[in-house]
Amino acid sequence: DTAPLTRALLSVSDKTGLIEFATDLAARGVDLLSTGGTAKALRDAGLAVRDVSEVTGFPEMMDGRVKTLHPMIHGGLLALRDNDAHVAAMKEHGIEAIDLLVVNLYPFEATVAAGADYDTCIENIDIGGPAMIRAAAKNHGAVSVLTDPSQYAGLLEELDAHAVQRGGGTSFAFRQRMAQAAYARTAAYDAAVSSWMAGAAEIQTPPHRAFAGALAQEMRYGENPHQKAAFYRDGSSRPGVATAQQHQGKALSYNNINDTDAAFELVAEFAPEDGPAVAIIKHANPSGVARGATLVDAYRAAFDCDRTSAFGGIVALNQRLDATTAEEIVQIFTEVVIAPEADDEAKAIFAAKKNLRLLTTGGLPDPRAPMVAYKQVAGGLLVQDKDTGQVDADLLEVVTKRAPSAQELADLRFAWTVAKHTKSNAIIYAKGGATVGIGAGQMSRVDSSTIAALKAARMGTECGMAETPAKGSVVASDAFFPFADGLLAAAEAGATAVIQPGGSMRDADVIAAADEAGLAMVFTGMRHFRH
Ligand code: 93A
Repeated sequence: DTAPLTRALLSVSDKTGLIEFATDLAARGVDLLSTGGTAKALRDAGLAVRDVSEVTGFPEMMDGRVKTLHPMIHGGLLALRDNDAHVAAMKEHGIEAIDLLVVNLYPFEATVAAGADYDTCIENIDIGGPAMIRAAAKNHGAVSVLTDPSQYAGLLEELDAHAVQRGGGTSFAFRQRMAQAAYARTAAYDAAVSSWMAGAAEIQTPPHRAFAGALAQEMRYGENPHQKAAFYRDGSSRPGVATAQQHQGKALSYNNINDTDAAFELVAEFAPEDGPAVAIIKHANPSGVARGATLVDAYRAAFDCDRTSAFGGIVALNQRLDATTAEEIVQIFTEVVIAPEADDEAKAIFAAKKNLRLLTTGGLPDPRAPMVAYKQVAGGLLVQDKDTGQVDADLLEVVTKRAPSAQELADLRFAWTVAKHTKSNAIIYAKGGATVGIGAGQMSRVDSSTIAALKAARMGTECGMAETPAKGSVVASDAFFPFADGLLAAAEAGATAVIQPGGSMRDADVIAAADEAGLAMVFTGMRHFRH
């Protein structure tokens, strides 16, 4: 899959590193083509270069708006080298193959940032550059495309590594990597143009419509009634709230979508073949999560964890919704139910509840599948991998004298998974495959522990139990216990086993306290902050 490199087209606004790079290419015998300003810079440095206008037979015209937009250029970028008809067309029209495209675009973003006037910004919208970049990237089977000076060194290394012929060659993997970066660049460029136009007074596009994605739904309002909002799809086919089919009820609100996503991503951690699981979500945090022998058992156990909070919640199921479970769900007001599928009888039961929305997704998302997560901050965007971290049983390290029993271990792993989907600081009590107390989103881990224990005690009251279900439970903490106090509070509340990342400076103290209290404790070596 090594492609030769004999001809390059260079057309760059940012001329950083250009001369050194082009000199190196020329020394390897690569023919250079170039546009006006770039060609001049190369010639001034003593390099031999042909003008694009000579190749197209047209002068650069209309203030440079039309210089490379020509079949002699685009044919050279797009022709399939191993397609007889393409090769014949090249021959017939005298089109020369271009193996390397080096383009960086008119500095639109910098022009806007500098506060330039409208017409100047418009003139800095590059058309020919993105057209060539997209053409070369499409044809990455043969063509390398560089869109940033930082990529020059990598191309030269690639040529060194594949010095098979004049100019050397490039591997498919390299060209594909460059093509991916190229499309990211043109997408970001168009997004910048769109955002700028949205802010232009003449248009007055509402800010919530300024995002350059596929608009799925405009909402009546956002997180609060005074905020406008819209929902965009990113084209992913991941089963979830964005791709689900809605069977009944009014349109989802902003908060519904956010909470439904949290609910479904959580319940998808439990593979259907391992049995039914149900998550109930309020304000993006679980009010209860449970597994069960049947789906309705799981629902009841999840509901029982916090009956008060479950009211008006979002229910996510990891299995096909059946009539028995549907019948149980409609006993209280629920906003949204999301499941891979639903039986017709279940749908009929829901049909009587106008305000209940039923979504089916056709399947569960793979919790290990990589995804990118974005978070906006003023003036920027934080981007990270979605938290797909999983701690398999064999990676758990028992740090106490007592090892957890099989039942404790199962509950520890269950509680750990729930903690991953609970806002930090997260403390989860679980027993028999169900949460019994959840402390979420507190600024202090001890407060989360206290709240989790309090909620467990309240669950005992709500469900008419003789004692708190925290007795004989296990506890998970999304990040390490910095001191023994949080752990001792859990033991006090009745927990017999603990799962936490470990890694505190005072781990030795915490382990000693656990041993003292007769607790079994395992370290995951991985934390699950969620903010
Ligand atoms: O005005 S354009 O959109 N029309 C074109 O046909 C075209 N071809 C290349 N801008 C075009 N370019 C851009 O010119 C390149 O993307 C590059 O940023 C710039 C290089 O121009 P010069 O070589 O004259 O400095």
